[in-house]
Amino acid sequence: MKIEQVELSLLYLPYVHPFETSLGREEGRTFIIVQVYADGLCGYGEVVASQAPFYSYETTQTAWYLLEEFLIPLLFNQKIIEPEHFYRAAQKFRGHPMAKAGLELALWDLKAKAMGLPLYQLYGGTQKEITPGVSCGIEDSLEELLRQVEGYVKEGYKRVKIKIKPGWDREPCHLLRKHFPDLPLQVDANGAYRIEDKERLKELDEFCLLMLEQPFPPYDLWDHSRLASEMATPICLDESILNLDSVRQAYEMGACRIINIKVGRVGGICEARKIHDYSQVHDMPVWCGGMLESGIGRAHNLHLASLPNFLYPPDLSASRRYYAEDIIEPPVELTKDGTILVPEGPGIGVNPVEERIKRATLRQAVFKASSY
Ligand code: OSB
Ligand code: MG
Repeated sequence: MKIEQVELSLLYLPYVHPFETSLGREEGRTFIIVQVYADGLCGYGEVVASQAPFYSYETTQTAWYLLEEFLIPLLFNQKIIEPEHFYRAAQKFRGHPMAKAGLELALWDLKAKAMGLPLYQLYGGTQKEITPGVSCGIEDSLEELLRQVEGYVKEGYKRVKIKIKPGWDREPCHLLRKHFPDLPLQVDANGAYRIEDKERLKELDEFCLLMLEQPFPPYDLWDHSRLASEMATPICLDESILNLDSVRQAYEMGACRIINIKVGRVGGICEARKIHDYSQVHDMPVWCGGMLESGIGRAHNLHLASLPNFLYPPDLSASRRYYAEDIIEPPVELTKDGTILVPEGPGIGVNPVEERIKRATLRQAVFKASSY
């Protein structure tokens, strides 16, 4: 098997509802789809970097540049086809995990398709039915937030996460607890607080939250460990977790009790599995975060979330929660029990619709061995 061609497509899809976090508000998502062709098969990956560097320093443009100049040439110059081999070769380039992950995911999909197996079987996934959660943005009013959450609960979501920031934290938690006393509820600050806010954050303990996600900025393991030692609500880290080393350091420092794994943030499936395995041995549950992915990225997340130490519900909702028309068929839907089934077909196990991808494409490029 030899890679014949790699294709990059920059897509824009509007959200069904604007998504606001402490980092800002977005009306839609710009992202890159990676396609790797070999032996009549096509592996699909998604680069989750956004148009602007809010969540991480990477953007769709920096990722495109890394892929074109450094990462795709690895495949052609070193005749790489195995995802693990690509993971090791790409480590010589510092940073840019989302760019690396997008290409590694496409190689995993290709490998699984060549073997005729669903991805979760290659990974050693054991959970075939996932109970997902829904992530709710900051809304213009508490009434609007309540309306949104009521809608999601009615659709069958069994866990809700809300975004918080200074000035939008106690009140939304209080309101949701009043209306849904038993709903598994968690909050995510995307690093909006500072250690000076410690006492105010500790007040969130009264709402019996599943976890408090990333209260402080990404670099700040130390202040997370100070807060964690004084708070009953478990701290979960998202942006601070860059690789296995940061998980080990967070664990040793007591900076968190729960890990959010996003395959893009940690630079691919190989690193994500190392984090999963370390966390399992150290009794630290993990769960799969989301980046409002298209159906392609979300299918990849589903297979990863099938691994046994993914013990909390993922941020992984049905297609219609994000986009009026997803780029896969069939769309992801909740079962009547509020679950999502991990696809059983080869590879990601969902079918990308080429014509919808083309319609959403802003820019496209094809790379072959002769391009380099
Ligand atoms: O912090 O988890 C986050 C989306 C964009 C950037 C950061 C985050 C999120 C989400 C989306 O919460 C969750 C989802 O994909 O459903
Ligand atoms: Mg988060």
